Amino acid sequence: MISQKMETELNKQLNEELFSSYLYLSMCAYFEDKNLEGMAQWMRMQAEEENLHAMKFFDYIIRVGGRVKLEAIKKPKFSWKSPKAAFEDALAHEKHITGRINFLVDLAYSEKDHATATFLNWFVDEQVEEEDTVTKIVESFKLIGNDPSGLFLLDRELSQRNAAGDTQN
Ligand code: OFO
Repeated sequence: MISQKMETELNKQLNEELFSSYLYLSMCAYFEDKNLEGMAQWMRMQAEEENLHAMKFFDYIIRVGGRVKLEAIKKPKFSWKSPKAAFEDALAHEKHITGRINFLVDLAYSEKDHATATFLNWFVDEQVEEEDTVTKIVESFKLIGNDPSGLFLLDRELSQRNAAGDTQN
């Protein structure tokens, strides 16, 4: 059984993960509009992966005897000033999520809730990978600068991502 406070915070995180999915789906739509199909594909897969993250929290809350309480999902941004800006936003968002996961781990330890701390370990590792993947994409944008052929090649590279759960670019 988890504490009331932990239940509330895990429900908040469930909402954060659903928002992550919504945000990346919005980025997918932005890239589709720009005819950058590889980036759109990458974001579509990212959105699916975030849904899986949300369901991990959903299932865990139930498994430990808590109550899932769904809240409204915040409206995501709709447009970005450039493809690079969208990925920079994605990186900033992942850093925010890392902060949330770290907060949850701290809370679990302060409550001596070892089961939840163990459950959260997967997310600690996942955040290292997520930040690393998106950082590399942002770095690629910096190398490309204003070169359209570089953008074309990066779009093609990102189109290779084809399975939810695969965070490689
Ligand atoms: Fe992007 O890792 Fe979940 O939110």
